[in-house]
Amino acid sequence: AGKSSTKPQGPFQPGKSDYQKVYNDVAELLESNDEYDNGSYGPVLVRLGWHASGTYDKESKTGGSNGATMRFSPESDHGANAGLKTARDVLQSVKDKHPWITYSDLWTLAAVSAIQEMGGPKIPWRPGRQDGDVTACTPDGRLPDASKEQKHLRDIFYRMGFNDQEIVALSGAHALGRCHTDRSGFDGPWTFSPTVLTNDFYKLLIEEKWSWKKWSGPKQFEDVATKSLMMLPTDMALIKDKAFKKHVEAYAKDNELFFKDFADVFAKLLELGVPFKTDEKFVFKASTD
Ligand code: HIF
Repeated sequence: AGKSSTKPQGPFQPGKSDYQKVYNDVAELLESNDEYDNGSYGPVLVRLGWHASGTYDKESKTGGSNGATMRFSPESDHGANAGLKTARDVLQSVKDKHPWITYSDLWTLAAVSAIQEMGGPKIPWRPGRQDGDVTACTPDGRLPDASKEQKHLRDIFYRMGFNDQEIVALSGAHALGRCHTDRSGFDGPWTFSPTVLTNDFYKLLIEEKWSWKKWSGPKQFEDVATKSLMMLPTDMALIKDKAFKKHVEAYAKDNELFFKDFADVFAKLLELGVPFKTDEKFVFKASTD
């Protein structure tokens, strides 16, 4: 009797509550280091989830978040990924605590946790990504080049399978975080509240006057009024291009519309190219719910 009756156990099958625990542990470490940037790892975790996913090519069906190949050189050394080691390292403590989760599920779930904890909408998420090896690394050049404009944006995001409205809806994520001279070479935040997701990116783009920043760094815009905010050439392209601009105007007027469309498009981004076995998506509780 007793111990000898223990049934043989299969591999651990995580369920929604296990993923919620991972979500909560990510939420807890977001503001664990006052010294880091604006006091939150949230923005850099959103960037990690996006750069892991945004390598997708719908024609060859390569790239995307499945695989977590940014763990390996050469992908970790691609210029576009500069600074993301910080994000990967921060998440290692969560991986150590929940070793059953794949890196590829962890990185995308961390982006969901960061967005929700920074006041953003609920991003439905499902597990199922498998980690790959170095042979699945994508070639350099799949992520956008911020010094370019609308043609480049369409080339890059159409390749992933997005349309104009989706490109603009995604772009509101630049309300979060900042550029770092030692990462991209650009400098500064897009909004006055870089750790809260709102439609401020669109409002500022339309309402402020912007001019070229006079400096020796890469070409970027600064707001004329305070010279403390920035826009990339790719951001400014969203109001130079009529087809993009009408969506910028719609999101600037209506935060609810932005949140709804952003949730849809960010969820789609995190799922590009992933061979899921389940249709069931989880909506995680935020710490403020
Ligand atoms: Fe970014 N992005 N992004 N980006 N991005 C930077 C930082 C962040 C582009 C360029 C840059 C998206 C699209 C594009 C975030 C999230 C998203 C930086 C600065 C550059 C240069 C990096 C650094 O120096 O630290 C370009 C050209 C894009 C195509 C439009 C997405 C829509 C907006 C897909 C997206 O979600 C976040 C968050 C950051 C802030 C990171 C930080 O460390 O604070």
